[in-house]
Amino acid sequence: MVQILSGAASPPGTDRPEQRRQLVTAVPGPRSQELMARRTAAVPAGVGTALPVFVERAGGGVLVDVDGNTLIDLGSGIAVTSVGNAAPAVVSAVAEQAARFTHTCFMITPYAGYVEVCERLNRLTPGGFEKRSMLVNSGAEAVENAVKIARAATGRPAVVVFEHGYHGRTLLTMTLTAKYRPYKAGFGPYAPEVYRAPMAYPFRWPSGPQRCADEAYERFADLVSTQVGADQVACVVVEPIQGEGGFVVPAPGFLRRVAEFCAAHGILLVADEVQTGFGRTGDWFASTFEGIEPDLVTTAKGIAGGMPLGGVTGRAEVMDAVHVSGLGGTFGGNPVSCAAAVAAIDMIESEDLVGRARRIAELALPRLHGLAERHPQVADVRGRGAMLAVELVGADGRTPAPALLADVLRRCAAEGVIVLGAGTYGNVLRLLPPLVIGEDLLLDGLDVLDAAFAAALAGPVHRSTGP
Ligand code: PLZ
Repeated sequence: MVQILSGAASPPGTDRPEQRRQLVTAVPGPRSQELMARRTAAVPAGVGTALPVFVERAGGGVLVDVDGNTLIDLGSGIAVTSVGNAAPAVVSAVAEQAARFTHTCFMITPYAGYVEVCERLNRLTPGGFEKRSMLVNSGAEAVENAVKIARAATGRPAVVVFEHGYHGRTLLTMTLTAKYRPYKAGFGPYAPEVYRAPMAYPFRWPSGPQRCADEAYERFADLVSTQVGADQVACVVVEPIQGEGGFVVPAPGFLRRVAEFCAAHGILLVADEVQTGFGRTGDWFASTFEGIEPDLVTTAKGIAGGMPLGGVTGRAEVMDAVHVSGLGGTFGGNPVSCAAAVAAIDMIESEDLVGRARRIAELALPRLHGLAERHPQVADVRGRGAMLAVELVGADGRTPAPALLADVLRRCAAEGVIVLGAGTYGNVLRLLPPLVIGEDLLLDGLDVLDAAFAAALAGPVHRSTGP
């Protein structure tokens, strides 16, 4: 049964679950299994489930499942609940706004919350220039609109993206996404005028990480100049740290050179900060670490404490290039989501959650490096702030080890810790804890991770992974 919060006697959020891992059944428990059977009969398998544990409530850094187990959340619903799940300030803002009005459609009769969120986006995103923002419902919709705006502003058709990139599941953003399975298989034909350059992926760059930035830049510039035509390119779309592709931090200097190339050729640079945004990486936006000021920035995920919202923010002259009523959508910038966003952004500021992201790195990075020292299968440790990952390989130090990842994730879940996978080769373990997570909770989660690796690698299976 879903618990219903009732009236002023029990203000929303005050029944936050105890911030402690506690298992009372196997994971998944019997009630989750029952619900899973209903789900299988009612929902197509095309909508995946990473962990068949049904959630009843959540708060801070834990999820409580329908069997009464309390699990540590090191995934934040894929980098969404940065301010904590059901953050009391967000819950109150949502309840208050929902009681006043739930919808008008901003394109019909506007409201202040939408404008407020746009003002904040204009202020917080990188770049000292005058900006405008528009709001949408999701990350994919943000990227989709950024491309429409870039095309309208430049009058050019082409879009350049990168290997290992992820930008969404709609027809255009699926085309921008690199990975074939599961995202693209069977869903073609894809959108036209999308070109893909190599990413400066230090760990997997053929001639080694030292040469990665220069060589990847040369490949990019060559592709654009000789195959696409620089004067045909509306925009380059790039994640300043690649998310689904495996938390690939571009080799230092690569994105700055890409940005310079774009500026020199009238190409707009779109930073897809859907996953990296809102403090996640230890700055408000990850573009800052790369020393780039994108012309357009896309946001979603962590913007609104779990409510669906996305944004496109950009140079005023670029955003204003679109004709009146060329942009929009029925639900875009829903007032309840906007109220949640204002509360979440206030909280990121007042509780210095950007600093908390850096603190999470201080606590977690040494533990991940420790894993790498103990286990040669943990071959690369990377990321920034509370966006950290390890890449798992076989005995040759290179061949991806997706079976090892699956084993470790399964062992963590069985012990009540939710950790996510990622990567083009399905061999990257990523940590995306809520920025508010308690230090004890985080350390307990990391202990479980250590033990999961030790157990997985104690058996004969993964010791012999690789050719
Ligand atoms: N851009 C950089 O990370 C969403 C995808 C989950 P939506 N990443 C999680 C899945 O398997 O569908 C994402 C992203 C970046 C765009 C998106 C798309 O955001 O809100 O999922 O549409």
